[in-house]
Order: sequence, then C-alpha cells, then structure tokens
Amino acid sequence: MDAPQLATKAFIGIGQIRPLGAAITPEPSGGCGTTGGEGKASCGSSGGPDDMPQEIWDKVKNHPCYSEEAHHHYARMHVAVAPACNIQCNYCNRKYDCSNESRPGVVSQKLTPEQAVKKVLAVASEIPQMTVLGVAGPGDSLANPKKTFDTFRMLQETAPDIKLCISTNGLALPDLVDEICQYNIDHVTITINMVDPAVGEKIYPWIFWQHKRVTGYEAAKILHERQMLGLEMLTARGVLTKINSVLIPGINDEHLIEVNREVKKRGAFLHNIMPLISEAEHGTVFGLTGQRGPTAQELKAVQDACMGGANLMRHCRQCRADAVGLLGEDRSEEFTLDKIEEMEIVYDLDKRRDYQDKVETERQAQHAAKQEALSAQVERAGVDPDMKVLVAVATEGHGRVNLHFGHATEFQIFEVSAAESLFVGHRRVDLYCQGGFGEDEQLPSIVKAINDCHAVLVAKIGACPRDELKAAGIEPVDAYAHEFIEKAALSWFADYADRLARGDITHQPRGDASIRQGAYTSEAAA
Ligand code: CLF
Ligand code: SF4
Repeated sequence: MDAPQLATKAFIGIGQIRPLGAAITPEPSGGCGTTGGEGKASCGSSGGPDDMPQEIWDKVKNHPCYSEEAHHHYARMHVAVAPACNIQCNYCNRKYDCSNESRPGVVSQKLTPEQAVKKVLAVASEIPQMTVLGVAGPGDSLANPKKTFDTFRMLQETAPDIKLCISTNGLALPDLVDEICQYNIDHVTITINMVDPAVGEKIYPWIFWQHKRVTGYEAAKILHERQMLGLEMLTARGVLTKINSVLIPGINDEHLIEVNREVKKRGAFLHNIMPLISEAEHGTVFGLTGQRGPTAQELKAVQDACMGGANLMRHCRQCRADAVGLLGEDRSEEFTLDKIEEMEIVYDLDKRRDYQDKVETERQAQHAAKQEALSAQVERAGVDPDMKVLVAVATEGHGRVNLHFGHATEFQIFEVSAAESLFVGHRRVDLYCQGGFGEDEQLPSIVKAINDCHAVLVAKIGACPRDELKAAGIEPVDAYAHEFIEKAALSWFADYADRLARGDITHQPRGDASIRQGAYTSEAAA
C-alpha cells in the first residue's frame, strides 16, 4: 500500500454546516423525479406506495435496504465471491470485510459461484423472507466481474424470485453497465465519498487503472469521473441506484451535502450516509492515524442537512460481506459450507410466496396502526407543537417492540413528534444480559449509546437497569410490549406531552450519543 496522504484540514464543526433548507436547492430532476416521482412527498427509504410510481414500488417494497419499512420484515444475504479490489480506501484493510458494506471482521469463507448458489438456495429454503442476494465484497463486486456475474446467472436459472443487488466503488462500472442490465440486476450501490478530487485524494491513496497504479489527485479524479459516468448510465437504463458515503469528520463531512446534490442530479434513488468505522486494531490507514468517526449527533446533523436532496437511507447496518438475515442480525454461522452439506435444501417457491403474503398483511397492519396513532395526536397548551424527541426501541423484527432490554444487541432510534414517528438510526450495544444475568458494567456503555434519547421502549426490563436508566434521564417503558413500533412511540409521545401539559415533568434536552465502533462482543453475537 502506498504511503497515505492524510488530511491536514481542521475539523469542520457540524454546527458550521448550513442549516436544513438552506443547504440545498432541490433540483427539478433526479432521484425519483427522473422516474416520474416529481412532487411526491418522499420516495426514499421511508416511502410507501403512495409516494412513488408503482413500478418503482414493486422494485423496492421487499428490498430491506431500499425500503425502511421493508427492513423490519425482509432479509438479505451476501455471498463473498469477490475478493479482489481495484482501488485502496484509507478506511479499508483487505484482511477485513469491505468497510463500505460490512462491519469489520474477516469473511469466514470466500465462495466459488457454485458454492454461493448452493448457499443462497439453502438460506432461501430456511428463511422465506430472504428476498435479496447482494454481492458486496469482500473486495469490489465489479473488480471480479466473472465471479459476480456467474453467480447471478446461475441463481437466476434456479431461483428467479430473488432480487439481485451489487455494491461497487464504481471504477469499473461504466464498462459493465450492459452486463448489469443483462442479468436483471435492479439495484446497484456505488460508494461515493466525494465529488471533488481534492477531497478524494485524502481518502484514496491509489487506484489500479488501465494496468497501472495511479496515485494522488489524478487517481481521485479518474475515480470521480467513472463514478459519475456509471451513475448516469444506470439512471438512463432505469436501474435503481443507492449511493453509500462514509462520513469522515474533518475530511468530507460538509462536502457530503454537495455529494448528495450531485448524485440527486444524476438520478440516484437513495443516499446512505454511514459513519466511518475506524479502530487501530483493524489496521486501516485511518485506524492507525487516529482518524475518528462521527458521533451520533454529527452523523444525524449531516443527514438532516441533506434532507430535501436525494432521499436518505438511515437504517444501514454496515453489514459483513457474508451477512445473512434481517439487517441488524447475522445468521451467517448457520450456513457455513459444512452445515449446508448436511442440510436438505428444498427451494419451494409457493411456500416462499405464502410466507411473504403473510408478511405483507402484517406490514399493512403496522402502517394502519401508525396512521391511527397519528390521527389521535392533539395539541396541548404549554407544549411546543414542534417538539421532537428521540426514543430507542428494542425489537427483534416484525416491526414490533418485542425484545427484552437485556437481550438487545442494538436499539432502533425513532424521532417522534405529534406529526411523525420516523426511523433515524440504530445503535449497537453490548448485550446487557449474559448467561442469564445482568452485567452491570455494560450499562454505562448502553446509556452512552442511547444518551440522546428520552425513552427506551422494551418488551420487558429488570429492576436494576430500569433504575439506572431513570437515573441517567432515560425513561424505561414496557407499557407498549409487542405493539407496532411507530404506534408505541406515538402513544408514548402523547403520554409524555400530557405529563408536560399537566406540569408533572419538565422537558429536558438530551446530550450526544456515541456510535459503537466495530463488531459486537462475542457474547453479544452468540
Ligand atoms: Fe447488500 Fe448493499 Fe444490496 Fe443491501 S447491504 S449489497 S444494498 S443487499 Fe444494506 Fe448492508 Fe447497508 Fe449495504 S444494510 S451495508 S446498504
Ligand atoms: Fe476496501 Fe471496498 Fe474500498 Fe476496495 S472499495 S478498498 S474493498 S472499502
């Protein structure tokens, strides 16, 4: 690896970011506008069938990354068939999964296309809500085109109902757009961290281009041009594109607003701004030089400043390149090659469809419950009608508050007001309950992770963590156990506003929260 060229620029405070609304003049075209969604409220990750044309809704409705609503119900899987990469990012160490699309940790098994297809069928027969196959590394999907496209071709012949998805750095993309269309790959993610090579050269020390290594500004310029060209070509062909950007404080934080604007102009469907994962033990350039990742508030501030531009995805889990399951869970250990050999694989399309019909019914019930709770909201004297608060939610899927506090390895974060309950992120935590007992030393780190929240909604919680959360100013709430999340959050909000109006409590602002870096602890993952 070439010696890194690190940023000397001072950190740009999030407070210096232009305020919401002032940041971006929405472009007349791009995003959903290019596909007929102009003037619709939102066709982003939280959008629904009323927000976008039917043909787009059909593509996203059961893709857990392209629809926030779908991510509570549908699963994806990745197959690690793409080991090589054609560029170097300062946040990546080849010994680890692609940091763009994965949490750090080695890929357990690299697969041949034949092994990958067998694994997909095994997962599809066990997890009927698995609807999407992605190739997301551990290198770059399009730096390994034969392996990537062979996998998709073979899978299409055996399991045509599974959606195909790739993630790429974009360098090879323009040369492969026709093949992407030939294999009906409907969803393509491009990682775009800059639209200015002067920013890019602080992130990419080199690229491998036309049989030679190119470094510095020139490398970043070529990469930028290839990314923009690839995005435009995909848009012209009607392929849905998602842009992933890694937020690197002091290097591209404010610049991501410009990235958002430029990708929207070129028709990107979604923009996913993710926090830099950077720890010395990962051996990345940024990890070794102490480049920090953003705090929760810094991440949210940049995401909020981009609202009005390209639609935002906020539910990304930075998955492993061999992840299996709902976003936020990892069942890859259940599907190792040894275990697959022992399994009876029955790919039953009717069974999968029946299951997915049930999921749709549940999802519609979730949507209806939210609408009902929204229509029940009222204004209260003495309570700011624009008040918004964050609540943390313990869930194991199905869109419900259905997890014990002590069993949570992540909390979903919702921003709630009288007018909305919106998913705005997630926070990984160490498991509180290990071996049947509460681990009190874990509590401070859990509090730190949800410190910006006013309440935590759980299915159940023990007396000890309950008291400690209260002492930290976070209200533990188990009154809405097993209810749909948005309805529960809105019901809690109504109760909170009632207590404010009666003068039982006063509204206190919360502090910042820290984003957990890297993997779960082994106990947490067990
Ligand atoms: Fe995989 Fe990526 Fe396709 Fe999803 S992941 S290739 S679009 S199927 Fe999703 Fe994972 Fe985030 Fe990626 S949560 S890292 S955005
Ligand atoms: Fe690593 Fe992905 Fe960057 Fe390649 S594109 S260096 S695999 S993060």
